[in-house]
Amino acid sequence: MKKSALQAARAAYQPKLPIVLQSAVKIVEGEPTHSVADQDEIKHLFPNTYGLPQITFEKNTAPAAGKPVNVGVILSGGQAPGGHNVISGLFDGIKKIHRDSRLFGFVMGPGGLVDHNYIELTAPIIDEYRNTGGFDIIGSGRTKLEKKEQFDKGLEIIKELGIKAIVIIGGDDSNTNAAVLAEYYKEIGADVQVIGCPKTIDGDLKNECIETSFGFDTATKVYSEVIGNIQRDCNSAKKYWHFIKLMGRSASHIALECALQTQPNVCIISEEVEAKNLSLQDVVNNIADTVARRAQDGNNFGIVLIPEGLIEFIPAMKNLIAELNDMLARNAKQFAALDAAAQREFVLKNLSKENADVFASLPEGVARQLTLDRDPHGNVQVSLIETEKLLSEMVGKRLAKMKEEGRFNGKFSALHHFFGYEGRCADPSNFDADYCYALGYNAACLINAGVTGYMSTVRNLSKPVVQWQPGGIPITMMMNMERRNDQLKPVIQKALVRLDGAPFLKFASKRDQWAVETCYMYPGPIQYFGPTEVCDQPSMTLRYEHQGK
Ligand code: FBP
Repeated sequence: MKKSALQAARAAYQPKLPIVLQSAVKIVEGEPTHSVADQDEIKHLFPNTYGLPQITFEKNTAPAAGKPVNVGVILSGGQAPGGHNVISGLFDGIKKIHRDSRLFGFVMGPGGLVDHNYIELTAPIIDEYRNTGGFDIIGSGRTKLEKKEQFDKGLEIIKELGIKAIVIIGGDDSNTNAAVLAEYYKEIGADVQVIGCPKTIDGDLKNECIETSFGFDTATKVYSEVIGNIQRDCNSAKKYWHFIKLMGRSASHIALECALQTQPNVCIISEEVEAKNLSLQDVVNNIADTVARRAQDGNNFGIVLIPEGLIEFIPAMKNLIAELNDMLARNAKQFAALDAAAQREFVLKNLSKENADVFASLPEGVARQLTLDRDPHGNVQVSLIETEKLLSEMVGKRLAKMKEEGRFNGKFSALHHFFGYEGRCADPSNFDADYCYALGYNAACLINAGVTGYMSTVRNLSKPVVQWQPGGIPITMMMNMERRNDQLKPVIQKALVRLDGAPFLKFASKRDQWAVETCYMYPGPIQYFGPTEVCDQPSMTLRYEHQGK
């Protein structure tokens, strides 16, 4: 395949490895672990993989003599920059164990395992994809692995290919599946290890052991570049308000990181909206007040960042969505058979009075979007809801009223953007290229250590790569019980933006100034070659969270 000049130069990049992984490793086991909540239930559901110790790797003096190992790899869920480097790190890691080791990629996500759809990933294939964005090496999918029949079907091909371990590269839902699969194979004595890798641009798969999920760094840098460009345009023409929705299904980490990088006039943080029990109208009023305040200085332009998941955090909307989820899961067949108008009637009739009133008060298009198909994990597909238009429309109405009352004397003209997909397959930043390669290489070390139900972890990420600390944590440690599709299920707890965390506090201390003054920052495009302070900086979220550590 013909390569662009950057692709060719990037292909030659050798990701940096932590010093510990540069030679053979020895395992250091920590204390037994507990799940973050609902310990009794999780222990009961995972009798074979609960309570395992955390693992850290240290440099070993004697080189390990390994046997060839066959490994299967799956990319699961939404794309995130760096997935190809996890696979190339894994490939190099198992080849280091023994040169006859083999890597099989299951095609188009977890469904590939069930359908026996795979390719062998050989050195020439791997070399084509080193340091590239995307998941196209084997494709990704959102099939939920949860049924015994799926596990048994998967086991057939695992045995046929002599696979010792499966590596699932995914977000919280996919790693929940990895834990369930690990438990099942352990329970039936299948002798197959399952290892997870923390992926998602959303940044909500993190805890004290996982400092960040991969892809967040690159995706937020791409969005921040474009937001910066729009800010410059906005500050040049001085005539538009740009409403920019940013991906991140639940948590607002992406919006917060982009705000720290670009210093917009307004950035909404869903977690704060929920904590302050704000209504949709409160959010709108706050934006309108900023528009009016800037208009007093003659500034009829500005930037509003909106996290994709906002709607689910507005308490009244959250209740509505929760009831809708359960009601639609219970009546899926009947609902699907109706036309759009009848579906609206059906929803209004079957919801509690309180939620039916909220549903009826929404613009019809938005209300309809809330009833559209859930993803296989039962999530509302928030990326389909046009919150940016909903908000700007409501802000426009509010400003018209304020004008009548003599409280707004400016102009308001809005433009809309949604940044999500354009950041998910960018070539990984140096940070993500190195981090992902280390995660994959480290997964090979976990396989060699014989463990199952673990997630590959690399810590100390705000330090230079050589000082990064590889290891693994039991996936059950991150779990709690949550309601999904009308049932209580064990799932990995999502990490939301902490309102007492350093990144949010930094933002909160600056936002009043950013609202009124024009303090835009222009981060520019990701740089792959050049001075380290330009090319190798991790996200501001990571830096603030780990400052001084
Ligand atoms: P993952 O959680 O699987 O990493 O996906 C995250 C995400 O990119 C969200 O930000 C977004 O809401 C969703 O995927 C979009 O899903 P899809 O790719 O199916 O359109």
